[in-house]
Amino acid sequence: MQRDHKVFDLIQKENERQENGIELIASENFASRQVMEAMGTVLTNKYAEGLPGRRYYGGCEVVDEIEDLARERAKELFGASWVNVQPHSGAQANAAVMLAVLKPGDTILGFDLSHGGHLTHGSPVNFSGKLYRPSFYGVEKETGMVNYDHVEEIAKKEKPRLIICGASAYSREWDYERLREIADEVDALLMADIAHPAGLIARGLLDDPLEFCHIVTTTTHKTLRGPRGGMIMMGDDFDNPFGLKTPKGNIRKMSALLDSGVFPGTQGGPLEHVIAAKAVAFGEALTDEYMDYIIQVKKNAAVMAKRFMEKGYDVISGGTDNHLMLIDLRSKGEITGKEAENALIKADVTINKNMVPFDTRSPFVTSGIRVGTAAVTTRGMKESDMEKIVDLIDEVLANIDNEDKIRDVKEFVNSWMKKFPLYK
Ligand code: DSN
Repeated sequence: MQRDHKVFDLIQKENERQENGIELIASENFASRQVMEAMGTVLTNKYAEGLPGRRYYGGCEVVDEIEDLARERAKELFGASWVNVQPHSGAQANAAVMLAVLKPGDTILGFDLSHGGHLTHGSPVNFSGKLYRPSFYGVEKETGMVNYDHVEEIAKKEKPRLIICGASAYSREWDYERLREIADEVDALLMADIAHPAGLIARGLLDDPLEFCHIVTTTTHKTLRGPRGGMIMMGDDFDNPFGLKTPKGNIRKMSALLDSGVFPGTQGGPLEHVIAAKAVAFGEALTDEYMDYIIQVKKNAAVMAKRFMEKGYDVISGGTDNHLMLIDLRSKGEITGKEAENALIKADVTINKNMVPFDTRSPFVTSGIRVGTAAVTTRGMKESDMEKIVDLIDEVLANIDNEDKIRDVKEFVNSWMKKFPLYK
């Protein structure tokens, strides 16, 4: 077969973009070579619908071992009693859970997208808001934090079947115990979506949702630094019947329902090459090296938030407990999130525009930006580098119409990044 230069040249171009720039998108990271190596293997050729030992295809002996290894490592990493490692993404994991435990039209209570929640937590443009009846809680205007008494009030009023906590742009710890009390009060199931802070939770740097939440979903590629993908977990004692029934009226264990929510509910064949890469990433996340890394991610985020505030930026909630922060640019004049994103990309600094709580602008424009430290920390950057990054961002935003200034920042960024090689 002739080499497909067109595609591989583009991949090389993307490689250079990643090497040369400062990556601050809070949901991104740089997977290790062995994680990527596992994905580029013959495992991509194999169909394996079903679960290890119970497949619908022959020839699954090897992929069974691989998927079992991924499941065992995931359980060890998170202290989970049950996992399904097949979801293709965090959104797929959430879809599988909802299909398993809800009926169309059931009420769900999620964290408002514009306050930091996720599309799959009930947004009207997503399946979760179309198939189910969504209701929302958000943060308080004064504190930028979730007020659990307020969540309780809404839960009592809306009577959800499922309460969802976890976020894409919330920098604070969650009170899972309080949320479980609320869920019990209204007879709801509680699900935590830990897609973002999974790595910090796995290594004990944030509270453990598995202790209180019936179901926990995550991605594997953000702070966890694995391949793109998702996973569903449960802690101890939650695998009782819950009164959940099959269409034929049989009581089912929660784990069986969740497995069937993934396959055949929402997915076909699992991506065994990605599951192998998940196993590699879980193995990496269990090492001391990863522990040092994830501690540094958190330290870097705290320093970065502090520096932003010293420079007069409004960091929502006044800081961060995890790897990310949300910045309301309205304290800096008329500059929108979109303008900030576009100006920074010219300097090879990648962030994303983001709605902020009580935003008056549309999701395409926004009044804020979201930044995270998972990717830059993988490159070996430390606290003083975070301060420098904030200074560079400030220089661009303060000179947003000055192309020469922005070009100077880009030149600095490109030569600075040579000191933090990625895959070279
Ligand atoms: N797109 C992811 C993020 O950026 O947070 C969530 O799905």
